[in-house]
Amino acid sequence: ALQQVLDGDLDEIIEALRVHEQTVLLNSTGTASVLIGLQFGDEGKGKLTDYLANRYDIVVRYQGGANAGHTIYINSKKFVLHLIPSGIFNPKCECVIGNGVVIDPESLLTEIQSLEQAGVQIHNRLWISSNAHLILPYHKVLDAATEEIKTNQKIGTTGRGIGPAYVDKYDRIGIRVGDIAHENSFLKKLRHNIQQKNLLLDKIYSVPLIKEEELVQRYMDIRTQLAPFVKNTQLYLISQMEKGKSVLLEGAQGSLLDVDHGTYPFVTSSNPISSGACVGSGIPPTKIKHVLGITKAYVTRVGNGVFPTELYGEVGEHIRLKGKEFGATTGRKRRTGWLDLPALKFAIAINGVTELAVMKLDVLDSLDEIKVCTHYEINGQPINDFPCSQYELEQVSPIYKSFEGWKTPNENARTINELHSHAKAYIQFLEVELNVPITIISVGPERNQTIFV
Ligand code: 2SA
Ligand code: MG
Repeated sequence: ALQQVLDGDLDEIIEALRVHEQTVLLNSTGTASVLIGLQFGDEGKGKLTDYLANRYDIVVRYQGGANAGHTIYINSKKFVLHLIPSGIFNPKCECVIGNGVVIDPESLLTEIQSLEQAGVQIHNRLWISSNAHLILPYHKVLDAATEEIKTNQKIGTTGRGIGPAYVDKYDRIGIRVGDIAHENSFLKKLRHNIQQKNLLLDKIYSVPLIKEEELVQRYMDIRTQLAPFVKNTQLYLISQMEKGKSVLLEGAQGSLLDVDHGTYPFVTSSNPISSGACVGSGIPPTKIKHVLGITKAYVTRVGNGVFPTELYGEVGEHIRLKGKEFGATTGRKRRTGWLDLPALKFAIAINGVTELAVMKLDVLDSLDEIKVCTHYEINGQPINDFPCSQYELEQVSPIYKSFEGWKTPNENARTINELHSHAKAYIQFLEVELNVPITIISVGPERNQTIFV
C-alpha cells in the first residue's frame, strides 16, 4: 500500500491519507484525539468540538482557564463556554476539566448555573481534576496589576488571572481543587496565600488589598458546591479508555499562543499544542491516535504581539464585522489578517496534525480578492522557517499569492462540490501547500453548516 502511495501522484496521496485518517476518526474506541487551534485562538474549536462530540464518549479540556471563549450556536441560540468542555451539549458525552486547567471556581459555578437554566444536565456528567489549580481573586488582581506596570510590552491578557495562577503552580504554592476536601488545611493555605499576596499588592503594586475574611467565607460555600464534581480524572480517563471509551481532547487558545512554541512573550501561560494534551489530562502519548488541526480561512489575533499578515483598512474591518470577530470573553476587537502559510505550516508541524479543518470560509464570500501569505522575506531574502524570535518575526515581510474572490454565498454548501469553484480552488490550494488532508470545511456557525469532505 505504501508503494502504491509512493508511486501515485499528489491527488492520490492526499486521497489515501484522507481515507486512512477518517478510518482513525471513526474507529476511536479506547483511543484519544486532540482538537487543536493552529493560530492565535478563536479558530472555531468550540463549534467543531460540539459537532464531533457525538463520536466520542468523553470530552476533556487540558489547559488554560476561563480566558477561553468557545462559541457554539445551536438552532440560532448562542452559547459561550469558558471552562466547561464543548461536549456538554451532547447528552451522552461526559466532560472532564483536566489537571492542566486553571479553574476559577466562581466562573465555573456561574457557567454551570446558566447551562442548567438552559436545561443542560451537568451533575454526574462533569468531572474536575483534583490536581487542577484554582484561580483565586488575588490572581485576577495580580493579572491586572502586572499588566499595568509594564511600560512598553503589555501582553493584552484577558485579565482572568491565568498567568499568576500558573506562576503559583510552578512556584509550588498553588491551591489545587483536591485541597478543598480538607477544610483545615485548605483554609490554612488560603489564608497564608491571601496574606502573602496582600504584601505584594501593598508594597509592590499599591493596589487595594484582598479582604481575607470575606474571601474565606465565600470559599467555605464554594467548597461544598464544587465537591460533587471532583475526581482523580487522570486515572478515571485511563480506566475508561481501557474499557473502550474514546476521548476528545479540546484545546483552548492556539498554537501560536503556546508558552513554549508561540510568539513569546505575547502568549498565554500554558501549552495549547497537542503534546500539552497529555500533560494536562494524564492520558499517555501512546493513546493519541489523531490530531485535528483547526484553522480559519484567514487569521485573527486578540491581544498584542506580532501579526505579519495583519490588515488595517477596510478589508480587515469587513472580515471583523462579517466574522463577528470580537473577544468571546472580553468583547475586545480581534485584529484580522490574511492566512499565513509559514505560521500554519509551523503549527501543523509542532502539533503533528493528521487532518485539517478550515473554518469560516463564508466570511470571505463577498471579497473581490483574497490573499494568502506563501512565505516571508527579510531584507529581500526569502526565509523558509517560521522564526522563533519575536524580534525576527517583526522584521519579516509577507509575500502574497492572490486569488480572485468568488463573490457568492457559500453558507448553504453541504458538499465540497457545492462550493463556488473559486472557493474550492482556494481550499485545494491550501491542501496541496500544507500537505495535510482538509476533511472539514465550515461555512457558517450552525452545526449543519459543516462540510465533511
Ligand atoms: P491570558 O489571559 O494570560 O491567557 O492572555 C495572554 C494572551 O493570550 C490571548 N488569549 C486569547 N486569544 C484568543 N482568544 C482567547 N479567548 C477569548 C475569545 C479572548 C477574549 O475567545 O475571544 O475574549 O478576549 C484568548 N485567551 C487568551 C490573550 O489575548 C493574550 O494575547
Ligand atoms: Mg475563543
